[in-house]
Amino acid sequence: MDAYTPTPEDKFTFGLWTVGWQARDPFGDATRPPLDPVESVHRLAELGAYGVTFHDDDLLATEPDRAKAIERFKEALDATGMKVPMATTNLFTHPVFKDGAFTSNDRDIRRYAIRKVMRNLDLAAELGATTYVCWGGREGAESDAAKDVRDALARYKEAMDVLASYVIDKGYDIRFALEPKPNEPRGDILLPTVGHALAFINELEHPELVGLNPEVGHEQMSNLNFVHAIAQALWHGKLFHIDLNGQHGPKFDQDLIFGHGDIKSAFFLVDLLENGGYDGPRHFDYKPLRTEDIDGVWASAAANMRTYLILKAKSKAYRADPEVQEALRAARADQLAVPTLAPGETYENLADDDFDLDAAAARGYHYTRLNQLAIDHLLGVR
Ligand code: GLT
Ligand code: MN
Ligand code: MN
Repeated sequence: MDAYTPTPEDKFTFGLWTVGWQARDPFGDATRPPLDPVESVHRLAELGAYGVTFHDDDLLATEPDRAKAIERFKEALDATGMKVPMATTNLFTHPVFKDGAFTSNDRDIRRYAIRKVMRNLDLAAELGATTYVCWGGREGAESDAAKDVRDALARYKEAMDVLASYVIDKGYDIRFALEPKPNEPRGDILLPTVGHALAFINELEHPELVGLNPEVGHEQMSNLNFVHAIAQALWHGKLFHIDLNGQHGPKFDQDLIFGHGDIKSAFFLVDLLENGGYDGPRHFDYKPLRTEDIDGVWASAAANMRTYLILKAKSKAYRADPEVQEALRAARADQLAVPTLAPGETYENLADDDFDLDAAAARGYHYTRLNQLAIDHLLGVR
């Protein structure tokens, strides 16, 4: 027990599919046996987590009878006090979804997919989940000949509109969170980035019920800046949930432990989450390395939370450091919050500015100093 030992107040949550991943990959078989969700709930509770999240099918990992599986899961939640803030649907494993779920060219499959979500929405509401994630991993194509993307987006919108009307009619306190990803498993996935998803939400019948569940690695797979993506999602009021993990730049989706990819980006991400007005769960969506045995799985779960808490402490120290504060002022970072036009001013007031072009162009911003201060804090020399 040290300062980086999590408690439920930290609101750390884990997908059952993360610790439960059997480590099957495109080239090799599972290296671990299936994990009973009941065991996962108990172990994660012991480690200090706040809750778990699940796909409909995750509950059936070791108990094929749905009613019994739900019963046992609820008992585990009661026994541990673990919460279920989010749930989601598996619309990607079964071969029926090989051409997508909401956007499959096959209309019958699209109808089945919406039904599958509705059924798990009922369970999500019963368990008290307030966020419902939609990751459309199979919504996409390998060939531009496969489908008219405009039609596919219309069907995607139709599915989200139907689901929103279902939630409203049932009176559920649930909002949807779209999870962007550029590719994998499809060659190209629809709504590939946070930006694409934000634009899509504007076209929906109930945009207020739909936000985002961005994942660290998914933006980084596109070589995009995840901290910027989260800042923009927050700015739009659309950060409904988040998937924390690690990734080493543009390559296959690594789903590493949080911070085990780009640690500096993870530092600024925690700094933003802790100070940017996000109060949802800190949800880990990672895969324990295929090389781990079951002890390694629990060590990896603990590592996600520990890394987050270390970065949180580092962020606090960074912000409190007088030299950092001075460097921020020198960089004029505080001035960015000041509106460019004063109250009552119009474009006409810009005409009589007494502006020294050469002096302004010559001023440096000293961001290097700030960046090095962040690194000094991160590496523990300050
Ligand atoms: C799948 C995917 C994740 C999503 C999950 C939610 S499913 O594990 O790789 O990124 O968040 O459906
Ligand atoms: Mn991922
Ligand atoms: Mn995810």
